[in-house]
Formats: sequence, structure tokens, C-alpha cells
Amino acid sequence: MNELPIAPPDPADRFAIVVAQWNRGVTGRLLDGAVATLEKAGVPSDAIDVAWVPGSWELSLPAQRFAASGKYAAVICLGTVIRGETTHDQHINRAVSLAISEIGLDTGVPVLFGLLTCENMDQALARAGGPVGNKGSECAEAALQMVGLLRNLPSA
Ligand code: RBF
Repeated sequence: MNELPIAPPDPADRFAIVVAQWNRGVTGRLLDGAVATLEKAGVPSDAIDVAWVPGSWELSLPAQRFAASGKYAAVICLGTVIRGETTHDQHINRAVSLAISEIGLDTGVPVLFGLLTCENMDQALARAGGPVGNKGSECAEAALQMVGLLRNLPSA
């Protein structure tokens, strides 16, 4: 068995974060967690570009631009969709999850899914630095792992 190693971040690596303003009290914490994790891993603050979008529905387009530009090692998408009385959450969650997956496969750049899909605000806060961790930080960790792994995979 030959387990492929995870390369450490390259000093030239840039990271893009797209974050939704809806439920900003939650997404701001996801963003803080993601940035702190990248910086702790040695990524300089000025190598992290952040784009705010109105809501989670809008995450995909900037993510696509960042990924296709060839300038970023990974793109992290952060949003929080809370279930309401109507089915809006299902439409947003499905569209965003499919788009994010496609962008990654189309561009070959890891595009991380940091969309909280919650029943209520308590569930969301619990996942944004509460008892269930910070999913923004976890996304950044996943980004670093994927960037390091791709460096040791055959190119497409
Ligand atoms: N955006 C979110 O990021 N989280 C939400 O919980 C959320 N709820 C929405 C509920 C409704 C009924 C609508 C119409 C939009 C909601 N949005 C939400 C905003 C959506 O992502 C997008 O910004 C707008 O629909 C404009 O395209």
C-alpha cells in the first residue's frame, strides 16, 4: 500500500472565500473560523480573498469565477440556510450543492461546501463555533488537505 502524502501549503497558494450575508451572525463566525484556520496553517492574510454575496443562492457564480481564474488553490463557500415555513431551503440547498460540486469537477479546483442547512438558528449557531464545532474552520481544513493531496496526484 502506498498512502499519498498531504503536501504542506505552498507560500504562493491563494485561497478565495465566498460568504453569504443572509444570517450574517452565523456566516461571520464561519468566516472567522475559516480565516483563522488558514492563517494557523501558515497562509498569509493577504493571500486570502473574501467576497460577500447577498445570500447562499449567489455563492456559486463568484465561486465559479474564482475557480476558473486559475489564481486560487481552493475556493471555500460559506452560507447558512434555515428552514422556514416554505420550501425555499430545499431549492437553495439543492442548487448550491449541485453547482459547487460541478464547479470543482469542471475546473479541477477544490470548491468546499460550507453551507449550513439547518432546521433553526440554534442548530446553526451550534455549528458556527458552538458545541458542534465551527464548520467554516472544518472547510478550511478540508481545503488545505485537498490542496496538499492534489499536489501529489497525477495531473488531469
Ligand atoms: N439565503 C440564505 O443564505 N439563507 C436563508 O436562510 C435564506 N432564506 C431565504 C428565504 C426566502 C423565502 C427567500 C426568497 C430567500 C432566502 N435567502 C436565503 C436568500 C437567497 O439565498 C437569495 O439571496 C435570494 O433569493 C436572491 O436571489
